[in-house]
Amino acid sequence: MTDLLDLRPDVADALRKGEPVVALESTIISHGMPYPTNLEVARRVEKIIREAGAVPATIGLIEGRIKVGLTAEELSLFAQAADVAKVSTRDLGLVLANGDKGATTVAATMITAALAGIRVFVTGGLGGVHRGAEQSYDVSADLTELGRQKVAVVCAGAKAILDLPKTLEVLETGGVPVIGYGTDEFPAFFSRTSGLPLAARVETAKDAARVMKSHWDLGLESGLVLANPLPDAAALDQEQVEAYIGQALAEADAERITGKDVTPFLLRRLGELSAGRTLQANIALVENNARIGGALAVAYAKL
Ligand code: PSU
Ligand code: MN
Repeated sequence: MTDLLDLRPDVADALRKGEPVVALESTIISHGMPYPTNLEVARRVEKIIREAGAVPATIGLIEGRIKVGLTAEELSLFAQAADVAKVSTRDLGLVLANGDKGATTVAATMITAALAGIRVFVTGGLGGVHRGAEQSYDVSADLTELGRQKVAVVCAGAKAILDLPKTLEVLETGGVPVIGYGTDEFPAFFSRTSGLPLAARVETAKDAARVMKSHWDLGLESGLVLANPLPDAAALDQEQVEAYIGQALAEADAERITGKDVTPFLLRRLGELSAGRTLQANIALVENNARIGGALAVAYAKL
């Protein structure tokens, strides 16, 4: 293992004993939700994972080190500091070398989790192929890493701001199983359905863990997606969300927002346009994913 990783003692201990650990990203904290909601959610997600019987490890970069398992103080720093870089695959080496603080995306969290030997990772939604990608070429590095890191990602699908059919196509090309948790459809983050059928479905965390095991027993080096629809009570009206997305996308275009700023911009604008309803949905689905992810890590550790 690279010596750039600092494992929090309880994380190191659990990994050594083969006990369940769940990785968590920090971009959702530093760039995905406003303070202080982000900190409350980050703490609650860790608590849910502990209650499920696993050790949570939120990942972030500080002073040239990759912290696997942020401390309470570090979590609070990541929730508030304005100078935390958004770190995807291409940024990891750069931010480590210059010693800045860095919040890891799905892509960078997968890389780090795989290095540490953590096989389950809980987040909100995947990055993916952006709408209009045929012009902009904007395809998240999350999809690249899903194709080459041995980590199962529990999420509520990919955000509706994306082009979901194209996102599924790229995942298929990458050899990434997308498994519906109690659903036959790819969930669309703010809604439980997208109309896009999935090739695989499981009803229990144990069955999902068995798919992980057989996938990797074959020697395959790709990740898996466990797509868990958000709770019904938190789901938003699809037409309404579509209207907000249309407006947010038009604004992003008019303000020439590009590259890594696109996703944080759209998430923030959706929250504002919906008077906080998309944020509430986001919170509910991350917590829901934490419950399933905790159970998945526990089930996988028993196989
Ligand atoms: N989904 C959310 N909130 C987020 C993100 C996704 O609900 O904050 C973040 C994740 O960290 C994801 C990143 O990896 O956005 C994707 O960014 P990009 O499209 O620039 O690759
Ligand atoms: Mn992008």
